[in-house]
Amino acid sequence: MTRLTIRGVVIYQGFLDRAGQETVRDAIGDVLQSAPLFEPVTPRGKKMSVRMSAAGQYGWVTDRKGYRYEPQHPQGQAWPAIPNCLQEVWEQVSGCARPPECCLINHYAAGARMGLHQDRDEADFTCPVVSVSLGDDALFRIGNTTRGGPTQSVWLSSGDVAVMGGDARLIYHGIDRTRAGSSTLLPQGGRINLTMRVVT
Ligand SMILES: O=C(O)CCC(=O)C(=O)O
Ligand SMILES: [Mn+2]
Repeated sequence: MTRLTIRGVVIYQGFLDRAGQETVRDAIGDVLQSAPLFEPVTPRGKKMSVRMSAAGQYGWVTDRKGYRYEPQHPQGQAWPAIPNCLQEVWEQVSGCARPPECCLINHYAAGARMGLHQDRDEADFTCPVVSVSLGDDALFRIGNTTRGGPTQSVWLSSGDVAVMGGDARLIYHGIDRTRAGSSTLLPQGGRINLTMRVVT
């Protein structure tokens, strides 16, 4: 495992070995059985290119009504619990006494991306956001804590964990592109990113 820090974002490359990645993949497969991926729409009506779901007490959703955390899937059911294997990752890297209340699931098919943004819909910015990557490699762009200015990019691979905390908690970040076919972990290909957050 290699630990590097870019603009305050701590990246653990190879945090999960293949068996660990398979455990998380299978646990998320179970979550998606009861909380299927859906196609989020921005408040301005633009379809996002990732599909989303969540586990935990809250899921982050977006639609014409805005960005927010909701205790239920858009279909009405409560979100499934955050799998233990992911809570363990949180305990190992977050440095946070509070447990995560949301594990947001983003699925990137070939061509999907995510524009530069801050994660700022949570109430307690002393708690970090912990990101786990599975499947295809993704080019992660890290900016600044205010909009604009120079950015730095790093490839995230399957099994990598990134922590945005402390001075980097409100850093702008996004995914420019993925490298289709770069991983064999997900049978249908693509990439899954999991971000654990304390919401309240
Ligand atoms: O896919 C990623 O690595 C980042 C996801 C992200 O920034 C988010 O869900 O807020
Ligand atoms: Mn984010």
